[in-house]
Amino acid sequence: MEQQLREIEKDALSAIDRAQDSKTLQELKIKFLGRKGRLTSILKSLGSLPKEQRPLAGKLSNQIKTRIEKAIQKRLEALKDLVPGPELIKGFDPTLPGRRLPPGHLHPITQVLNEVCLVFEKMGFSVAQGPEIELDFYNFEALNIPPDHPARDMQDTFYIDDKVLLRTHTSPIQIRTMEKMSPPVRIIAPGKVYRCDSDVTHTPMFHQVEGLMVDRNVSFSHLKGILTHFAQEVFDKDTSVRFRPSFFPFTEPSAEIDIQCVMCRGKGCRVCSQTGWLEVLGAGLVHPAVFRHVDIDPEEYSGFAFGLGIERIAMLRYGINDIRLFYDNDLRFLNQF
Ligand code: 2NM
Repeated sequence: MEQQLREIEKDALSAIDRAQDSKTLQELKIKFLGRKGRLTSILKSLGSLPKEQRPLAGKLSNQIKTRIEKAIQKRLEALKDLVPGPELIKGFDPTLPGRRLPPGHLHPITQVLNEVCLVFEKMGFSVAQGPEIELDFYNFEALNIPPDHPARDMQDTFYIDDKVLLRTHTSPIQIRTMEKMSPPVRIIAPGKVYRCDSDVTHTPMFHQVEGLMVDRNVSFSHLKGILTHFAQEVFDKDTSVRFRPSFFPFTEPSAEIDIQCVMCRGKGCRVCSQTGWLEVLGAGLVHPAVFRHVDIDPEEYSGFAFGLGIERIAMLRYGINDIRLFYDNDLRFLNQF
């Protein structure tokens, strides 16, 4: 009898220990202590024992009953602490290591934008920002772009109404900066710009970095030095740079800046249309009319400005022939950067 009682206790306590939820514990309680339970049937058979064995067996049975009840109670409490939700009850092992999320990274355009900004920041330029929804005044008029200029055409510019539009370049930032502060000014203006255009080399939104330096005696030589250094930092250290005369309404004189083709190193290939050169920047000395719009005296001050497209730099750097790949959000493409 004692042997049987010990057996029941051992079975009960180990089953209670392994129980993962209150339902199992309820079932165990019935199995051992219920009306037809294992311990109950022993208690019922006590009467058939010899008289002198009964008190001891009775006492032991009651002790075991109490111990099983206490063990169930304790296990219930423990499960309450351990198990906050139903998903954990069904054999969930909270000690297993979690599933790691693969770390993401910056978009390739953001990477190139940051890098370009850093090159200029190291040369003492500060970053300036401005609104993407702009007034016609800051986007065109203050930049000496006359009302009948083709850049103002509905075909190129997203107008919101006749005075408000999506900026087509980040130059309005430079105008706003010159309005607020007096020279010396040395800023870069990075950001999104919008033009109604879409093909393998154009997206309706793209990124620009423009730069502006205004002080007494700023000359074209300063512009050449700064932009040559920029090209050699972003591309190869020994990249050749060429300045070609050009025209912009907001600069005079104006230039377009080419670098030696990064694909063929100047020999001539499809990327550079056999010229050996790639256009990467526009620049010039700030037009006196622009200075007058922001109340800077063009007799006292001069300045240079430049602009570049980040997507174009990124395409040349990584040998990408379709700009739209940057904005398809295909991770097989983006994860290569
Ligand atoms: C370019 C090329 C040449 C430019 C001029 C100005 C401002 F506001 F100072 F007049 N900002 N940016 C500029 C000059 C931009 O982009 C191709």
